[in-house]
Amino acid sequence: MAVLAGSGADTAEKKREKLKEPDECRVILLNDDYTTMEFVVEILMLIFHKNEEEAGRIMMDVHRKGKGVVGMYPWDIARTKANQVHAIARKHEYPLMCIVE
Ligand code: TYC
Repeated sequence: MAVLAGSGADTAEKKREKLKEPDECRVILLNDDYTTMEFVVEILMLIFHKNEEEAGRIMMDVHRKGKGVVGMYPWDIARTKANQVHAIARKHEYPLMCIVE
């Protein structure tokens, strides 16, 4: 039946979609005991373009829970942002860690 043949093609297409790598990945900030809260807020504003309120909220969330999602970005942009966080943090001798999943 034409209707069933059509739905079979849709199913194969959907399966292919599911097997594809996701277009965006999570950038996650990790807590530590040494980086100052002010520095983390500045990083979130500078690298991730958060406003001060949002940056403060994300920073406190990471501080309390140990880690938190900063945002979703295409893989290369996510990696670049994580590298920028590490470069600026190391320059200021903070151990701040940012990972991409
Ligand atoms: N825990 C740090 C402090 O108390 C603050 C902090 C928050 C550090 C978030 C890292 O990703 C971080 N100074």
